[in-house]
Amino acid sequence: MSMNDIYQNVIDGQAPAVEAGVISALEQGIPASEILNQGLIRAMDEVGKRFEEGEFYVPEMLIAARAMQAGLKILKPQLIETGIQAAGRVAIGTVKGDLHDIGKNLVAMMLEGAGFEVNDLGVDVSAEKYIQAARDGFQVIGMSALLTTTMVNMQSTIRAMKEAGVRDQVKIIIGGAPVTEDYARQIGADAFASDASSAARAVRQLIS
Ligand code: B1M
Repeated sequence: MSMNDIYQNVIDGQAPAVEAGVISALEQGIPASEILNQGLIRAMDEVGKRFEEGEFYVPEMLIAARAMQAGLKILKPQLIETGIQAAGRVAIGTVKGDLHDIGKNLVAMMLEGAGFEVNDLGVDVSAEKYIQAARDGFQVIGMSALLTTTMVNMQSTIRAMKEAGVRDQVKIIIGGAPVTEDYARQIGADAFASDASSAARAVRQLIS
């Protein structure tokens, strides 16, 4: 199976075929980093592009992200062994009081697909947990909110991070249906993204 097959099977959301393709590529001696960049990440870039152009919707993106993760799971031990560095470290969660996690999970998957190490903090995440993530050396903190009543917790979290003296150690990106670019600016976040693929692009920019 060729690298193009892996690429196409990720786009088509064919998880078992992606797994088989990655195993076969490793058996052929193709370096794990090449499979990651030319197969998995390149495919997720294309999926993101199709989503932005309205050709793909959330279900297609979710299925592709799962197929990518199936391949990534096989590659991970090889990547660790060969010392491939993650593109950066991101901790992401849904803010305090909010239990919606489908969008946040999608963002986390796209970030993994883009080569980041992602720590998923889950839902109903307190300011203290975000502060701890900053202390643990995560470079980017991601906050998601789906309720107008919980998006205010993004602001209080940023305030708590300032009080704890960790705000300047990290970049902060926020998103979720009721959140806007203006709101991000207003509360002092570093970036806003309206969907999962633009979130991955924004995090790349924040880190570079
Ligand atoms: Co809830 N819910 N819900 N809900 N729910 C909404 C959000 C709502 C708009 C429905 C409505 O009334 N029309 C409404 C909010 C109204 C408001 O505040 N303006 C609402 C409500 C009111 C509630 C409850 C209060 C209902 C109740 O109990 N009375 C309750 C609250 C529970 C709580 O959180 N404390 C509640 C509960 C639930 C369920 C548990 C049943 C379920 C969640 C299941 C789950 O997530 N595991 C649920 C669902 C499914 C929805 C809707 C139908 C779908 C949300 C979703 O998953 N969308 C939603 C209505 C709707 O949106 N049509 C609704 C798909 C997802 C891929 O999109 O999350 O927007 P989204 O994520 C996008 C972008 O926003 C962005 O990228 C993602 C991918 O493109 N993005 C980021 C998201 N996070 C990001 C972070 C980033 C960057 C981009 O950087 C870090």
